[in-house]
Amino acid sequence: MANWLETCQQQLTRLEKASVLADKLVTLSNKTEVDIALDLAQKINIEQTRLNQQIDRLRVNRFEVAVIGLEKAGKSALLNAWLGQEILPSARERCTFTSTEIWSAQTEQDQLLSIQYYSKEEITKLQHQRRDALASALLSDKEKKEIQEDYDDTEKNLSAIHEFSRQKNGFTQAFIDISEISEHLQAAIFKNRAQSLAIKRIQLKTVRLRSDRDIIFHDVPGFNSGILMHAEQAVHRLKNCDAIIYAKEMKQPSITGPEKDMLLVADSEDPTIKVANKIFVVLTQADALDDAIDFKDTYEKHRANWPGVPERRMIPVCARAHLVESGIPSEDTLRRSKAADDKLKLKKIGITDGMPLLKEAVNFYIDHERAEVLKKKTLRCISQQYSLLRR
Ligand SMILES: Nc1nc2c(ncn2[C@@H]2O[C@H](COP(=O)(O)OP(=O)(O)O)[C@@H](O)[C@H]2O)c(=O)[nH]1
Ligand SMILES: [Mg+2]
Repeated sequence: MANWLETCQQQLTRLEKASVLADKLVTLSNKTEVDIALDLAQKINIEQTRLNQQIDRLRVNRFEVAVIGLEKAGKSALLNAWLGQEILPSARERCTFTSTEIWSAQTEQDQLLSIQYYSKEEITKLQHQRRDALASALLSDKEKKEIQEDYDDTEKNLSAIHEFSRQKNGFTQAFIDISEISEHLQAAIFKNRAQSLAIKRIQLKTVRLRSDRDIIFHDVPGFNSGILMHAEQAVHRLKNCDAIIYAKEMKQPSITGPEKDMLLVADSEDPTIKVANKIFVVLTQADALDDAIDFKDTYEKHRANWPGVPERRMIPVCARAHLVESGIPSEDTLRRSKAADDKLKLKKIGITDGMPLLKEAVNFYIDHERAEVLKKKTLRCISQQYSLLRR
């Protein structure tokens, strides 16, 4: 199997050559407007943008992972387990849509919490979309109730929300120890209703993600929020990621409607790269299974849904047990883990907490499998260029 760094260099060179060609094509199409059909000129522009995006990503050598899954599937708990500390609120209360990004910081001094707010115009747009969603027949009563709550609370808190919108650069705070910001983060997401309704994006740079591979996680909610703007943000994330971690409650082996939609979006991004080539199916809350036989049966059911995904990328985990054993859990998590006796449960089922396996699988993907994906992408980019050229 190819090595990532080598492939990266090779493909970068090829793409850069293709990019020169693309520039020529664009110049040519601008000069000879009469001769080149409008749709062809547009196609050339689109392909050129795609090509340049690919080149930029390769140059910075970043690996972006979208973490998707239904609400309560355990996305936040999984990321906390990965980081080894309970940083993201793993929700019992419902939290409004918030898109969270976790970046790796190289030194403690680079650690930063940034919160970006919706503009006044975006808040207005969101309210319109909430009203549209309420009128639609597609949503369940529970979903409508939540949207209605967000709508009403936004109306009620409008001036406070607009105060946040006025902070054009948002809020940023440097920190050394994560405890310095956890209170602010909790308040922003749960306690201060106006603030949580105003938040568009949270970015956290932490050394807890430090590794020789530059990983960025996007906690992507919003697919089943019913709100267009949220869905658009989620789709954008999905289309632009290098890999997907799909958090799926192990006890629920069938794939629901909203999940199918998410996976279809991810599949449509690039005809050469199917979801199966870049997905990690993480079976969460594996401790909830009864025993080894139940575990094996359920695992086989999940496997049947993903024939194209290697077993190495289908990993049962118990995030809570990992956080308790190898990280810094909150008191609440510690209590729950003790009450459920996670340790004994995993032993009875005959599995580990799965987190080291997941990390290993992601690193293996970055170093090896991704090289194959990149080659295919480059080939596609280049062959598109040539087919445009021939016309
Ligand atoms: N049994 C069990 N429950 C867990 C585990 N990890 C998280 N949970 C619970 O699962 C629920 C949903 O988790 P959360 O991370 O907030 O889901 P999200 O909405 O996908 O981000 C929470 O109530 C957690 O306490 C686990 O390893 N085992
Ligand atoms: Mg969450």
